Parts: sequence; structure tokens; C-alpha cells
Amino acid sequence: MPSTERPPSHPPLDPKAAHLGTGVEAIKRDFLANLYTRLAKFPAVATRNDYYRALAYTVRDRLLARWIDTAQAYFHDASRTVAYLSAEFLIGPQLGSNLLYLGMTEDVRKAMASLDVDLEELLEHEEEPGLGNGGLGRLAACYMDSLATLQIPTIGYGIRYEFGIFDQQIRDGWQLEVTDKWLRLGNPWEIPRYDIEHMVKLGGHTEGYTDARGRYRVRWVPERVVKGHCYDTPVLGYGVKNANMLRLWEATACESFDFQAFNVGDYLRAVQEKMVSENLTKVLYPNDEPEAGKILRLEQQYFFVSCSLQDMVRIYLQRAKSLHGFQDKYAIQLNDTHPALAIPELMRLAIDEYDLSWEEAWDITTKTFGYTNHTLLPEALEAWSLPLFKRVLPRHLEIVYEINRRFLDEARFVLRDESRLARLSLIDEHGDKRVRMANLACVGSHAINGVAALHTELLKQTVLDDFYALWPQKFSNKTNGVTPRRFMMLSNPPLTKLITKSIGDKWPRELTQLARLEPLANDAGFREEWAKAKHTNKVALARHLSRLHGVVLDPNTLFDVQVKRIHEYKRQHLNVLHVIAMYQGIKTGQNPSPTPRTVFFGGKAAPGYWLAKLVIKLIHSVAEVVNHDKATRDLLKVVFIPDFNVKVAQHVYPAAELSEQISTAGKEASGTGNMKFQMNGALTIGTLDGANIEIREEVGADNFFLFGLTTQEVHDARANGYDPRAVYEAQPQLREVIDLLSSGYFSRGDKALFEPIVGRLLDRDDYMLMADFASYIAAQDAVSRAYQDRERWTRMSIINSARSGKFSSDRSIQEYCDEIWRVKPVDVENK
Ligand code: 26W
Repeated sequence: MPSTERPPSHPPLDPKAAHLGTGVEAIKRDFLANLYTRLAKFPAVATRNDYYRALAYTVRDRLLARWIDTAQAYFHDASRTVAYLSAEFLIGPQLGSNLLYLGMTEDVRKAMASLDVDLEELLEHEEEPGLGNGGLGRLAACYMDSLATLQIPTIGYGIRYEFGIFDQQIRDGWQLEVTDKWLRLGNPWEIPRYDIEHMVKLGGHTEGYTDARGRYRVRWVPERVVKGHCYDTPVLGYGVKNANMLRLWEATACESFDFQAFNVGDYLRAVQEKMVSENLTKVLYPNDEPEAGKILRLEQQYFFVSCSLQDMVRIYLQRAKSLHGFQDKYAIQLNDTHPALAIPELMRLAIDEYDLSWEEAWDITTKTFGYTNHTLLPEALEAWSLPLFKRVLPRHLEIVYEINRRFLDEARFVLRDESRLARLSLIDEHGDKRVRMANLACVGSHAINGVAALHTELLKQTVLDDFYALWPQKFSNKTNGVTPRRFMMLSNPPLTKLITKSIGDKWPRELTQLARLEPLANDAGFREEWAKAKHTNKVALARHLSRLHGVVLDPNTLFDVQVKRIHEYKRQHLNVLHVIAMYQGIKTGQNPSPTPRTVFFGGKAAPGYWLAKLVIKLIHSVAEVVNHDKATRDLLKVVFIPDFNVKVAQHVYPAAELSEQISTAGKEASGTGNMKFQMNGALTIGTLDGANIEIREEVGADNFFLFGLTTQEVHDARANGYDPRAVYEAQPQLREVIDLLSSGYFSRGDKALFEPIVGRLLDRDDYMLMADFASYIAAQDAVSRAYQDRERWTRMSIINSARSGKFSSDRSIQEYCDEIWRVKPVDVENK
């Protein structure tokens, strides 16, 4: 019987028959059974990783029932399905969240304790799948969580990178990138699907021919073909029985060993195809904005897009005779332009492989795709050079040309403005020609959205203004959100307990319920418990960081936190200027007794982004001086938390009191860390940028420390010849701070080390740090004063959390479902 064929029909598996007990004894029994049978180990010789994997299998076996139930219900229903295409999924560690969703955490903790195993140790041991860079990748993971919790049939399609985002080590204050060998100890949460494989063509040329029905057709003759295998990871919904799946593709060679080459002793050629093919999904590109334009990146994008679409077509044709109606079965969301090749790929499949006419194929395509833009930064907008595109995707280039020809004809008819047509064109004709992926995504999608109100407005006014003029109806805003399950319940048990005790347990699935905390802000007893929960988390973070990095922290200081990717527009170096100002204030006695603070930084810099790496060095150099200066060390401490990732984030957000969201107005599309801080009762100091604006709208101006120029003011300042050096000259405090920095005071007298940072600030200051310095300092002084009044601070903290309901990813996803995907929930439980 061919391997992939299903055996003749058999009674449906009743996973319930395999129902595995959730009690302590059942867990203990199965844990030991897994240790013996799956790992061939017994406790005396078992390693921590053996224990971790034995537990992981014990937990995984208990969620499989939901997964199979769900798959059967969706199959039965032929449900309309959301396919979320993303080059990144930053899902974080899985054990803790699966225990939470299965309601097994405490039973497992007892079962492990009875075997002298500490569950916390195993949770810390888990290697997280770092299959993303930052905001975009984590958003995809939060959205997968909400889609399952809202019972929406969903498949997340992405890439199973062998090496994820690099591990960050710090050597003498400098970032060191270490390969992320996340799979070296195995990954118990994924299920390899050997029975599913798709062939992906690359390179080569096309040939025209006339088919049997006399129609002109095109054949793609590839230079090489790689095979796509997939690994499925279950995505549980919270408080429901639904379990969706994340299907990640891995590239392998069609022929993994060339025996002929081996026979003639050419061992390298014998395995060459294998190496070249596997390279495709070898590593995640660690860039968070600047686009690399590397051929492997283009091949990676096409590989996972083609596998994903072939997979959707395979599933669709299990019931349908042709691709007609494909758009009724699937709503495909493009997570930025990285998967935008899906548009010409669906056209290719429909026309070249499934005999549809161009018109039929285009109708299906435009009704199937939605496109989300996550950045306004010009350097992040993908535009592939034509020769490169042609070399890798000769057939797709033809299709892109045809899409463009028909599109410009239509647009010319409506707009009659040649210069606008040139901007709308999918092909940038200036200099070396490029394929504009954002334009392709806009033309091939029926819906285009930004990720925060300001961002969507700026999209309409700037980078996509021509498309907005043409198709205003396609545009909508979908403000980001984050899952309160991972970023409150899992990360912050002390606060979760207090909230549930106060308002019941509905809030994790209905976050607007938190509003019922507001009246309790006036209750001194509740405030005390709230402050205690925060303090408990601060002590826990201090202990965690001292255990891992040997730093000694005082949990009675104000925990001031900035954690996110390092980037000039996020202005970590503005935060450092404030630290230097505080330091000088203490040293000079101008501000002898400031509110004692611990300033935390965390974040990775793209390996090729040298200025961002210099900012990391700057933070460490200032920390070195400030933390060892007897005059300041009890009042001010600076800490850089290495290797910031989802697991570290779960320790940081609950302990934070001040959330630094200080990007130049108009640069941060949304931000999502800002929402995680707010939910956990941190107050925000921030600019009117991205979702900060909506957070401030929700919490009220008096519960938000605002500073800085608005987007319009930034624009006007730059339009009217903004001169950062003049600002420097005019502001004594700014001058002292900058002068101390360029004096070499923080670099052992080496004036040159930070000159690139100082020079850029005084000459260009692209991100308006000089302009915003004074108001930032003023806002920080307001923070210090506010923190002196603990009752007031705690009241503000409660209000911030109470008014964070809007920022649940459930709200975001519900909007996508209602306004873009038009998809309904499927309640697996009552199927
Ligand atoms: C091609 C290199 C590259 C890689 C990633 C370019 C751009 C990206 C992402 C779009 C960058 C990103 O993560 N953007 C962030 O997306 C978040 C989720 O919407 C937003 O909250 C952040 O503001 C935005 O910077």
C-alpha cells in the first residue's frame, strides 16, 4: 500500500478512548512510562533534558485529543479557514502555556515534586523556538493563540528554521552572536508529517506551448527542485477544546545522496544537492528592518509560500473538483510583504497547473488575500532587483508583468496621472529596476491594513497614498494586540491570582472585564495587595538575574525598563542620555536625592547594524561607571539583560514599573511591548507614536507620561531646517550630557569610541533626540515625583491595567474575522 494512501475506511479513532488521566498519579505514571519507553532512561541516570522531554511527551499526549477532535470537526465542516502566512512565528516556550491551557500546572507540579523534580527548573530548561526577530514574529504567535481561543479554523504557515534568532552573549560590553542550535536536544512539541511533501521549483526558464485545447500555455523548466516537508505544532485555544496547527516547512533534497558521484569518489558532489537544498531553511535572517535583498532570502520566501499554497490546494481538492471557490474556503493573510510572492504563485498554480483562465485566477486571488503592513521605514520595504527575481522566479516575473500591465491599464483609466502611475507600478523603473513587493501585495489583495490608528493614517498619507487614492475601500486599521494568557496568566501568577480573586476568572477570555478593577483603585487594601504583587515580581526578577548574570539589584528602586530590538528610531540612546543626566544630577548635587532607579535595557541588534551594536556598548560603558561610582550606585543602577527573548520577557514585564516607549513619532508602527507592560500595571513614558496614542486614549492623559514632538511637528521641524547642534548649544543640561559623553568619561578616556553616536546626533539627528531631550527629561522628573507618592502610583498602575482590555489580541482578531476574513468560529466541543 503506497505510504501516503489512507487505509480503507476504519471507524473514527475515539481519542477519548485514549483519554489520559490528568490527576497527579496518572501524570506520574505516564511521566515515568515516557522516561522508560520514549527515552530509555530511569531516574537515577536521567538528565534534566530527559525529565523535560518525558514531561513534554506526557503533556503532549494529553493535548493530542483536542487536536484530533478539532481536525475531525474542521474536516467534517469543511470550514472556511484562515491561513496566516508569516516568515516569522515567535511562539516562545511551550511547556508552561500547554500546562496552563490543559489546566494541569498544579497537578504536574505535585507529580514532579513527588519525584524530587522542580517544575520551575524544567520550565527554565526549555529551549524556546526563536523563529522570529521581534514584533512581527511575536504578533503572529499572539494571533495564532487568539484564533484558537476564538475557535477560528486556522493554519499558520511558516518556516522551520534549523537555526533561529541568534543567542546574544555580551563580551566586554559588545554583542556577540551565537548560533541558536534550538533543535540540538530535540523538539517534543512538533509532529513530523512524512506523508506530506511538496516539490518547489527554482530558477531555470519558461517555455510557451499550445495545449491539446489549442490554448497558449507556459511551462516552467526549473534549474533545480527542492522538496518541502512539514512539522506541525499544536496551538491550543484557552478555555475551549479547539487546537489549531502551526505548519512549518523544512527544505530537503529530492535526491539526498548521489550514488553515481559517490561511486566515482566525488563525495562532495554526492551530498551537494542535499546541502544546497537544506540551506534554504537553514537560518532566520536576523534583520528587523533593513532588508538584505539576498537571493537566499528570496528563495526562502518563495519556498514556504509555494509549499503552503500547494498544501492548501491539496486540502481543497480533497473535496472540490477544481480551484473554483478556493476563495470561499481560504482567507489568506500576508504578514507584511515577506510572503507576498503568494499572489503570483496562486496565479501560477491556477493557470499553469489547474487550467483556469487569467480572469478566473485573478478573481480568486484578489478575493483570497489580505495584506498587513508593519513598517513605514523606507529601508524595510522589500524591493527585489529584477535580474535576481528573474533568475530565481522566471515564470513569476512573467506573471508579475502581466498583473502590472492589466493593473496600470485599469489605473490609467481612473487616474490619468502618469507620475502617479509610475509610483503605483509594481516595477520601479528608476536605476536598477526592482519589483516593489508592497505594491504587489496591495494590487493582489482585497484588504490592506496598518497595525495602529496613527500608522494606518500615515500609510494612507505617505508610502501607500497612491493606492489609497485608487482603492480607499481596501484600507482599514487593525490595532495590534497581545495575548493575556501568556503575558499575564503565565508570566504573572501573583497579579493573576489577585485579579481573579477580585473580579472572577472571565477576564483572560474577555479582557475588558479588567475595567471592573477600576473602583478598587480607591481601596487601600486592594492597592496594598496590588503593590505587593508587583514587589513579588520585582524580587523574582532580581533573583533570576542574579542567578543567571550575577547582578545585584535593589527591588525597592523604581524598575524603569526598555526592552525591544535595538534600533535608532526606538531611541535607546535617548534613554542613556537621561541616565547620564541623572548621574550628573547626583554627582553635581543639582539633584542629590533622586528617586532611586534601576534602569533596565534588553534587546538584540541586527548583526550588520553597527550603530545599534555601538549603542549596546554605550549602555554597558555607562553602566560600568554608574554602577561602580560610590556616589551614585545606591541611587542609580543600569542593567543590560542579555539575550532578550520571549522567555526573558515573561520575567521582565511583570516586574516593570515604568515602560519606556520613546520612539520618534511616526516611526514605530504600533509596538506590542507597550501593551504587555500596561497589562502588568507598568506606567508608560512615551511619545505620541504607534499604539502609545491609543494606550493614552484608554488610560487618560493623567495616567501616562507624555513627551516629545508629534509626527506633524517632526515633519515641520525637518522641513524648516532642523539644526540639532543649535539645540545642543541652547540647552545647558543637554550640552553637559553630550560633552561628558564625548569626553571619553564613559569609555576610559577614549573619545573616539562613541564619537559616531555623538557626531550623528550633532550633525543629523535623524530621529530628533536633541529636539525631544528637554521634554523627555521633564517627563522623567514627573515620573520621579509621581513615584514618591506610592498610593498615587499604585492607583495609576491599577488604572493602566484596568483599561488595557482593548489591547487583547482577541479584540484584534475579532476585527480581522468580521471585517477582512469573514470567518465564523467552529465549536469543536459540541460537534
Ligand atoms: C526584510 C527585513 C525585515 C524584517 C522584519 C523588515 C521588516 C520586518 C518587520 C516588519 C519588522 C517588525 O517587526 N515590525 C514591527 O511589527 C510590530 C507588529 O506589528 C509592530 O508592533 C512594530 O511597531 C513594528 O516595528
